[in-house]
Amino acid sequence: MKVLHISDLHLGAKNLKLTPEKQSFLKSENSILVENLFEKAKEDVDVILICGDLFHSKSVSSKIKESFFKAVENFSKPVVYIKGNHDENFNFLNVPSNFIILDNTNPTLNIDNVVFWGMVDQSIYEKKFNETKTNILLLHGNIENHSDNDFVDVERFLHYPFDYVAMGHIHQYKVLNIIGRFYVYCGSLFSNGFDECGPKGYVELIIDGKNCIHKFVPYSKRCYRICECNITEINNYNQLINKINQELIIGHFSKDDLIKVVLTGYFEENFEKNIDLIVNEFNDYFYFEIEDKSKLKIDLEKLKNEKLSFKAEFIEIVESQNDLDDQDKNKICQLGIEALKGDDLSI
Ligand SMILES: [Mn+2]
Repeated sequence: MKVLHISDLHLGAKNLKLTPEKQSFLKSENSILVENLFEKAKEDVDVILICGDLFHSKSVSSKIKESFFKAVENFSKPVVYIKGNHDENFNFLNVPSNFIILDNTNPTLNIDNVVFWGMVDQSIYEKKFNETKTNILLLHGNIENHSDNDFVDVERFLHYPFDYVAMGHIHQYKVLNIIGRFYVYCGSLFSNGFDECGPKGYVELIIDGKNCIHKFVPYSKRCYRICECNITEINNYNQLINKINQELIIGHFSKDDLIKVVLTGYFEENFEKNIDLIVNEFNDYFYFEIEDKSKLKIDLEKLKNEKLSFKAEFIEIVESQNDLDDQDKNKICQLGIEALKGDDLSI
């Protein structure tokens, strides 16, 4: 039996950093990617598992809902779903008959010798668990971090030898081995922000008797990616653009990606660095932003030794402030020196 394990599609989610046009572009694109995935799965996949957070919230546009359930109908074989924390209040009335929600009223689905389980009351496992079958558990939550509101204590499943545990909630592919049992997070199908960079996709699971073999398959068309660029030794605008381009090539960044370039290192006092202008050079990328963490290179010793110098006085005062961290001191020195030079302040 071949199974697709997907999760955390968050259909209808917005990324407020993007323009409304790009947001709606991404929403439509993601809907089509789901349709294509289900269409392709028709060929040889027997069951699709969705481990929660299918929809980002209960109020998702009817266009997105219709497109998704049309894909389910078209797949025609079972699509097994459990609720997540984002879609627990979603109204699942009038869904296609092959969309099966596992919960306390409908705790299992049997296909041949395989039993798919939802996260249900303990008494149901006690009553119905049959070790001779292949048992697959679907869970949504965090099994590692107690402080997560959606923490799931796996203690309660240890008595039942599930052959595979399909997890949702963590947006990163991750396999945890807990007392010989594999808990597999397939990760989100698409990336939703710079806090969840890297490839996203699904898990392909082959069930052969009680043998479950899985592999991660990247699927998302676009990735959120961060590119670090050290600008120490860079002396002019063109060198800076070349350096960023070079880092993007080295890191194999694609124009389809959503990219944040983080500038680090030190720049000289009179170096012109207009962020909007730089971002504009890269407007052929789907999304491009710059976070400037670079610091003004101040030759403190040299400035301190200047006689009758406002700069020296100023730096000394800032340096002596014990309640400021280095980053704030640098920022204040930077603004202060700009002010003393009569420049526009880079606020
Ligand atoms: Mn979740």
